Amino acid sequence: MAQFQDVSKQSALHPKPAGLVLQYGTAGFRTNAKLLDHIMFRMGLLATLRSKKTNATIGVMVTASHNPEEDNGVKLVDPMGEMVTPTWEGYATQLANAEQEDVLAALKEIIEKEAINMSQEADVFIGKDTRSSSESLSKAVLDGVSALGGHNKDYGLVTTPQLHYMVRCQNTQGKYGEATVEGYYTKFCHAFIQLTKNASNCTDDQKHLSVDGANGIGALKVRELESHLKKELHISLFNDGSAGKLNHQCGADFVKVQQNPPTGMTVNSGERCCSFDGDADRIVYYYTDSEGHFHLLDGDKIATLISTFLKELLTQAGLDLEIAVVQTAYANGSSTNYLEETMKVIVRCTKTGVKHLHHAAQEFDIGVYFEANGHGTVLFSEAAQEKVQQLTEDSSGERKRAALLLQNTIDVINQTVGDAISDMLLIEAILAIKGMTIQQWDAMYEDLPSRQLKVKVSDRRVIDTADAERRAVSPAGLQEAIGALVRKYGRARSFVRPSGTEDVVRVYAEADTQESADALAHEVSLAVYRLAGGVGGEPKPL
Ligand code: G16
Repeated sequence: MAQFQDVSKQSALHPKPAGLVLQYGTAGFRTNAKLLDHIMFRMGLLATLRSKKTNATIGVMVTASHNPEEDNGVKLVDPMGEMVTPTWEGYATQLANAEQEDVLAALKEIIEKEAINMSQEADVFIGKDTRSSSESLSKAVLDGVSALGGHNKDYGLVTTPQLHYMVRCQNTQGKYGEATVEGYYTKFCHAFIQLTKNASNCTDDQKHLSVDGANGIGALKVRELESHLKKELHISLFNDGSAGKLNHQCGADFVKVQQNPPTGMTVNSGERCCSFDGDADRIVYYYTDSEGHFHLLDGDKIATLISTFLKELLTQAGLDLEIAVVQTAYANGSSTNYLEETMKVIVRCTKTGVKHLHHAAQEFDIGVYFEANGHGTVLFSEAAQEKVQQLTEDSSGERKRAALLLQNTIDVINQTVGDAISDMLLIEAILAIKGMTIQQWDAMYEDLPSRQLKVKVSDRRVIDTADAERRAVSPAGLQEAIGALVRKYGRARSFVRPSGTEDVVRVYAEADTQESADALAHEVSLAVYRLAGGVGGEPKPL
């Protein structure tokens, strides 16, 4: 077939370094940008096959999100804007790792297994972040798409959630919104402005928010967003990419892990601040108090604020919808306790990776899912959305007000994936409507002190976990060692897992004091180092 001749010819221009093996990880492929050209080409091929298979538009986002500037990566987006399915993640890994001479065979195997009709048209949407390598890598994706005769639309510089949104808009024939960047701002900002009409007596001070753009794509997009906000939100933007380095000592991941404000940002005492990550799919909030102490409001606090707000609206609207919060093992023990004991909502725990949380959240009328690192959104079932819509027409008085608020809340949320911009608009609207300060929000419950560390090992795959990553099942003896260490401290918990985005093992610990959390994290890191093949020297105490 002529198509396959093109693939062979083009593939030779995007050669795979012999022997290189990469896995489709937590959020796609991710490693040093220099190793990714062949991966991008092949993901262009795979996205085209996926489009033919589903008869729908598929998205390819070139980004390494929170990773350092020299890395890059790729995420595939399925028709409704969600992450690609596990089976296709498997195909992605197979195709990525086929040696140069085996690419066609690997491709044909997928076509056969999935019974793909190759005469079917294919459409692929492409986006990229601001990394210097993203330009040429996204061209490699385009080469892959055209080698199999697919059509493409290149959105250029967009946030990851913006690309997810475009894909869903396209595949719902505009029902979800218009598949343009302008359509994105129009939809979410309109809903935000409708929501803030319910906030009385909001002063200019309360409408002010400092945003750390992580020197990435989110900063560019916040600039574009501002004109659509009709002065309902005044943003001071820092780390806008004009001087600093992407994600370097700034951004949501840095702030969350270091439990410190980002550099490059003026953090005035008591003021509300937030940080995006490198592709603007995560957000965390924070402030410093009058004594200079730093207070982080992470994904757990965000989920709590949102679910409280939604629960109140459901009660006011008289709607009986089941609401659940989905978390991962990283969720602070206090948050889980508060959600279950005080708020009485259902809480589920899944493995790390929004794909897992998203899936679990789909089982409820309303599924609020957030990773502690600030990656999350809210899903409303079709039936729930219809009930809310119906109520806006059939009710009056307080019930109608609550139904309209719910309707606009649904519209301000990007239901395809976690989205820093859409989450920010939702949080700002909730705080304004409730007349709540960031300090009051923070006081909903008190986090247990925690610490996250990274350990380098020669092969992180030696660590295998179970029970939503809360237990290590290999290497032998590791879980017993962790258990013994945890028992030394009060209210303690700890787990380890191999990262799916960086070549490290992650260690999480929490306990009743910061000193205990730090000591426990260090001791568990040592256990990982000793039992799982650590490299580069034993971890030092904090
Ligand atoms: C990605 C995933 C997140 C995950 C994070 C860290 O985020 O989308 O779900 O929490 O990686 O994953 P890991 O601990 O496996 O490295 P992002 O924002 O980097 O795309």
